[in-house]
Order: sequence, then C-alpha cells, then structure tokens
Amino acid sequence: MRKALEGVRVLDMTHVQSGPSATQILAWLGADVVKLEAITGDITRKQLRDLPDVDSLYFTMLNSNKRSITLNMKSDKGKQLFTELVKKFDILAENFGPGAVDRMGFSWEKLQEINPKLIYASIKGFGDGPYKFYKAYEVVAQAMGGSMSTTGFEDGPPLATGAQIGDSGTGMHAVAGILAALYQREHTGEGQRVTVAMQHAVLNLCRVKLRDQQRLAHGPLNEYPNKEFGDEVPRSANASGGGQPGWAIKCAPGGPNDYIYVIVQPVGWAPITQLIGRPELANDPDWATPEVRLSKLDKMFQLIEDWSADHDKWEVLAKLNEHNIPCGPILSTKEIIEDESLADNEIVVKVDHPERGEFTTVGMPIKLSASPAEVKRSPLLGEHNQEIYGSELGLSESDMAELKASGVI
Ligand code: CAO
Repeated sequence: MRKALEGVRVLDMTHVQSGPSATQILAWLGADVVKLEAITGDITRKQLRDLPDVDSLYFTMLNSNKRSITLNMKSDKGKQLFTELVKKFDILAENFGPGAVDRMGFSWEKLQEINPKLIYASIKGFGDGPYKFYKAYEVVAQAMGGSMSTTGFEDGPPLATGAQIGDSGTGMHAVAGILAALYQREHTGEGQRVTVAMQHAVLNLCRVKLRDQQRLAHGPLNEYPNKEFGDEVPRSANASGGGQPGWAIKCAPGGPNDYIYVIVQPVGWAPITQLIGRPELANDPDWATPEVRLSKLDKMFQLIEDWSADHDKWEVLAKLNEHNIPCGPILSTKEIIEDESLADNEIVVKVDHPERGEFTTVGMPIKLSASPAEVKRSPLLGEHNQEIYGSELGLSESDMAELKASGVI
C-alpha cells in the first residue's frame, strides 16, 4: 500500500527529542527520513543507557523508521557533500542551538540557492526578540510557555509536567508546519522556511490559561478550587478550571496511583448520588444544580471519594461508565506498558533491534486508513552511509574509505 508521504525525502539533522519526534512522524507517514549525524552521533544514542554500548531507549524510541548517515559539517568535504545532499531532498529539519546551521555555512538564503524547492524547518527555544539566541530544553519551555506557573498546588512550587509538551509538543507543531509547506509547494513550486519556537508551542497548549488570565479582570475564577485570587492565574491543582468540574479522587487500596479522575457533568449528578448512596442529594436545593455545587466542589468530590475509597479504580471506572460519567483511572507507566488494549491499538508496540533485541516503544498516535504506520527499528550510527554516499551520490569504495579515515563520515 502506498504511504501518505511516499516519495517525500527528509534530510533530518535533528537531535535529542523535539526535532526527532517530528521527523519520526514523517517517517511513519511514509517519508524517506535520512538522519544526518555528526560522526559522534546524536548525543542521545549514549544518554540514559540501560545496556552498555547499545543505543539508548531515548534514541531508539524517537528515531524509528529512519536511515542514518554520518557527516562532519565542519569539514570542507563535509560541506561539499551536504550541498549535494540538499539538492536531493524536499525537507531539511534541524533543532540545533540558535545559529548553528548558519555557522556551518548554510544560511537560509544559501540553502534556497542550492534548492529553491527546499522546505527548511527549524525548532528553537524562542522566537525573535530578547531570548532568540538562548538554548532551551523541555522544562525551560514549560517554564516560559505558561505551563509551570499554572501546574501544581497553590501552596507548592511551580511544577513540570511529565508530558513532554516542550519537546514532543513542539515537534507535533513542526509536523503541521512542514505538511502545510509541502502542500503549498504543490501550488507554488517553491519551498519555504518553517520555524517553531518551543515557548510558542507550549503557550499554544496553555491557551486556556490566557483565557483565564483575562477572565480574572472581571472577577474570581469560580471553577478553580482556589479561595483567593490575585492578578495572575493561580495553580489549580487537579481542577481543569474548565466548564465541567473534575478532580482526582482516591480509590482502594490507596497506592500512589490508586486514583480516578472524575468529571461531574450536570446530567451526571443524579446517578452519582445513587452510586455513592446519597440519593437524597439529587434534588436537594443545596446540591441539585451545577451553580449551587460550584462553591463547594471540594465537599462534592469528598462525598464521591467517601464511596470510591472502598473500591478499586477499575471497579469505579466500570460503575461510573455504566452511567456515562466521564472519568479516567490514573494509570501508572507499568499499567500502560502492560495494557492489552493499547497493544491492540498498536500505540504500545514491540520492535526488534540488532543490538538490544526486542524492546517496547510508543507507536503512531495518528491513524490513517489508507496509510497505516508500521514501526521499524531505529538505524545504527552511519548504517546507511553506503546507500546514500555510495549508491546515491556515486562515491566509490575507496572515496568512502578515505572520507572515513579523514573523519568526514
Ligand atoms: N558535524 C559537525 N558539527 C556538528 C554536526 C555535524 N554533523 N551537527 C552538529 N554539530 C555541531 C554544531 O555545528 C554546533 O556547533 P557550534 O555551536 O560550534 O556551531 C554543535 O554541534 C551543536 O550545538 P547545539 O547548540 O545544538 O548543541 P548543545 O548540546 O550545546 O545544545 C540544545 C543542545 C538542545 C540546548 C540546543 O540544540 C538547542 O537549544 N536547540 C534548540 C531547542 C531544542 O530543540 N531543544 C530541545 C532539546 S530536547 O529535544
């Protein structure tokens, strides 16, 4: 079956997480993604290793379905080979520190001269302005994009979230930009620059918190559990602060992840009162409507917890869903990796690797009926030098041996 992006070629200079998460999606969609690495390799090959001398899970879980070539971009011959490569690709992607590709000698203007159809995608920490030249990592973006100040309990410090919204979140934004640029190129015949800043991507994901910042000017945020408000959106713990109240409530037997997140929609209240053994509250004027419950959400969730604490989270999930009440047990990473339905959905998949053997990874979250993704292993460092430099650029065995000996590939 022909894949959605079959025939699209990506020269992938990305490293660490944000960029690789984007190019991995393109590879799953069928693009030919060739990862160009320094001769020492993407730093994550060696970071957080669980097995000696074997590409880390950090690397293997973000670089599946790609090919790998090595190239020293700081050598003259490397720059020459890069120039030849750029002519053959549709997309160049990178997420180096600010200015790194320019310092390699390849400004956007130069790249356009080499290949006017090239789409050149970059992820940086920040947009134009005072932070433009600053490096950034995941939690820096969470800090500066509005996530950390709004995450956590009111009386605690700002918190980072485990979801990698700064890295992989930005990567997903980059995918959208790259696909749009590819589509536009169909009409214009020209490439373009795609840039995404991690701070901007996190802010986009924190959009509702800026909604609430502006609502604050008109009074307290009643949907928040906080009692007092200043002039900035406070941390709201486990309340979403959205239109329907929710909270994480305890279940049996009381372990660290024995919780379920429950949302009480207006229609959910009557069945909940039945379930928790307090049917009289369904029509009690002090409890019957969302408006009267708003000022005592803590008490409402405590009532539900008084019931849930005697049942395990799976039982609570089943009972609440019998009444169409939106809820979700807090799943540990162990529960997720062992979850059969996630495996059946191919979002948790097993992949074989020549050095580490079989390992588990996260599959393609976007399902296309006519372009199903098949997760294949990540490449070893420089595994495809022969295919690209030999077969494609026409370098001889001896040329390649010389380039290797002189540290170019
Ligand atoms: N050949 C030769 N040199 C190479 C090379 C190659 N193939 N590939 C990269 N390099 C060099 C670059 O030229 C650069 O050298 P100079 O600084 O001398 O020009 C250097 O390697 C890479 O620099 P860097 O700033 O990208 O790397 P770092 O480890 O110091 O910083 C990071 C890492 C992530 C902070 C930085 O890349 C960054 O801010 N990226 C943008 C934001 C981002 O994506 N962050 C997400 C990180 S987690 O996903």
